[in-house]
Amino acid sequence: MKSLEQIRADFPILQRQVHGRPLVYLDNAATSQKPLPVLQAMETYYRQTNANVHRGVHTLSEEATAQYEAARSRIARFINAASAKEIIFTRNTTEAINLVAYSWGLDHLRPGDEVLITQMEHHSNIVPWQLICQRTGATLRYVPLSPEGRLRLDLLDTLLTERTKLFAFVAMSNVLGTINPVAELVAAAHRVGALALVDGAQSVPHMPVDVQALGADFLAFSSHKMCGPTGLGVLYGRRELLERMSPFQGGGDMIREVRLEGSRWNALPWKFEAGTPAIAEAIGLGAAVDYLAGLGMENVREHERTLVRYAVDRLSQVEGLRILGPTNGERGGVVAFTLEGIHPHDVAAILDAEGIAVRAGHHCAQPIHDFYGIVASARASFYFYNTPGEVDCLAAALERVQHVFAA
Ligand code: C6P
Repeated sequence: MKSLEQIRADFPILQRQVHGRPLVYLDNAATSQKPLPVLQAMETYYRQTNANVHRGVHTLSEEATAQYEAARSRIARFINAASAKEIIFTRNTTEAINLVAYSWGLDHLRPGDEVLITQMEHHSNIVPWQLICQRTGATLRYVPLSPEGRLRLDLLDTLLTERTKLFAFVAMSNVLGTINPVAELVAAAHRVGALALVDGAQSVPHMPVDVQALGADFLAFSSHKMCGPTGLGVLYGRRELLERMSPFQGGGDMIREVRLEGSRWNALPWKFEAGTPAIAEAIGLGAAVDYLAGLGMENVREHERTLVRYAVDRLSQVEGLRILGPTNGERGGVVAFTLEGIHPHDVAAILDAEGIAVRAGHHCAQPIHDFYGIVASARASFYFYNTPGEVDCLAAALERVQHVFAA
């Protein structure tokens, strides 16, 4: 594996200064930074190939189509999908989940059916199910949280019943850092005949993910959190399920034939990709997964495991600081916290003045904050290019924040 220094040199933005201080970028759960191979792949595409895909017979269009579809195949390999036909390009994780909610949910849910989600979901895995349950008359249920920020798996057997048609859950919480036992949860869903949708927005960028080993029916994730560009997400779906599902949106490219009397749909995966897709972005994500595979996802996970353990230790020593989520055992590279008597937005603003980027707010997971009786938290989130020195910078800055407010 490259040294940390070599890795950091691949990310031009990490060399910049903010307010006269070296940037300490700790907002990776919101979006990651992009390495040179991704920037170069997109620039080369626009300089040399730019054309629409699946439409032209001219050389540029054929090249663009080949590059776009090659990216799909690389992404399929990255998560060990059985076929590239199981990789649907969407705008982001949010749209991938909405695709399942509307295409599968509207056709399959009726009054008496249940959809099970959890109390630690991001809004994008709550609101689509609220909307679809309202439309279909199905009931939405939640697996509650334990005080340490894990799922109450002891209640799973009573919550998952033959009425449950879908269990949709996050693989790693963007607030608590909790890593859920995905394969176990998928198997529990399957035992009652339910499908399992995994929100992989925070897992696919940070750890090895093998959809066949997990047994997941659907997996949603976003390009921009894994070194790729914004504007692109992925829905993995098992082929036989996708084959049977209705299209999500109608328009160009998703059809085989359009007559005034009606239309027939294109084959997978294009049945779910209406209109001109995000071509440069798909090519960018192809370069991103090559970059991540080059580092090795086991190495990415190991680096973050060490870093977050250090961060939890170091931040626990800051007076009045309370970490949300598990503080021992396995945990992802996300540390959300409160500082007694200081609003998280003030914490983030003072840190920004020192060049340290963290996020403050409810992080699109209000139910978690409700559970802890708070309205917001500050959050540092790490990636493979962060260093122990940056954790020290954060801890020292937080100690100064404490002092300023105590004075
Ligand atoms: N969380 C964060 O700062 P989109 O916005 O569609 O790319 O991803 C949505 C999403 C879904 N699930 C989880 C677990 C997520 O963390 C996110 C995005 C960002 O935590 C932005 S709100």
